[in-house]
Amino acid sequence: MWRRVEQMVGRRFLKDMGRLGGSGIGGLLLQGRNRNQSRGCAAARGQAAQKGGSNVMGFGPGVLGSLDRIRILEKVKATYDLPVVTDVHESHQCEAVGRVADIIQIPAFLCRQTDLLVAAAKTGKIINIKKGQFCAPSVMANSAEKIRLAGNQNVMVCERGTMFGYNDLIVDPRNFEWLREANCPVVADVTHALQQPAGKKLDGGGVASGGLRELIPCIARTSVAVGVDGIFMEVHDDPLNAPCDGPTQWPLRNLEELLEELIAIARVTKGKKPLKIDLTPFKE
Ligand SMILES: [Mn+2]
Repeated sequence: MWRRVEQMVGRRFLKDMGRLGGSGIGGLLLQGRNRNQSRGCAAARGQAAQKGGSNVMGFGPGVLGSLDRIRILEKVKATYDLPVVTDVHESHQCEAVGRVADIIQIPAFLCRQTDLLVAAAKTGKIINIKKGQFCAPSVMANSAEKIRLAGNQNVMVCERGTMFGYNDLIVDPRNFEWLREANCPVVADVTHALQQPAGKKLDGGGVASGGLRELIPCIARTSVAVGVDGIFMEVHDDPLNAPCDGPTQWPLRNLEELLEELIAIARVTKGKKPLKIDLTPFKE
């Protein structure tokens, strides 16, 4: 499996990712599958990320309902010396997850839930708070402050689209600037931001998230150009057979190509520096 990942992603690119610290992108890539169904794949991804250096993170299971899944994360981390990120849904999960995860993620729907934020903060780990689809960016200043007030300065906030109607999300690039008011790193979740929640009717009844995979480069390019500190992506070796978020999984096959472009954008953009507007009358 590792050989396949290496062939697809390319060793040279992975080395470049490791050097990203000095570029505008800030060098943080959170990537991986939504769920950790395959131990083999998680391990391979871990190995790929390790080759890239410390700036590349493996993303573990999206849903940590069981200790078994924590053990998978533990194994990836131990085997490949790889930082891992995963989420929590309930306060009582934080302590156990915090013993393994390097970044604990707060799901968007729960971004204002004080007891969860405080429990996560108390682990001392880096907390990545996804901005609720129903929230103004200013809400995240409060959420980040809840982490800091609980004694943890290691917080970052994440844009993943805003709901302005049914079955669709809009990414407003102004939010990447406004989110800086939370006084912490800003991450762009470029794949979940392309979801069409409950937008896909299932054959046997029920609905699942649809998505606009073809627009992932559009949102990724935009967010890097305006100077985000990190990129979050769900990447899959077989997107059409992914049991979760398939329509917005970015193919592993195309990862290198996209990230090389993002690195190039990050190197030229001045997205983090406000352009000083000169309003004095123009004279020749
Ligand atoms: Mn997902």
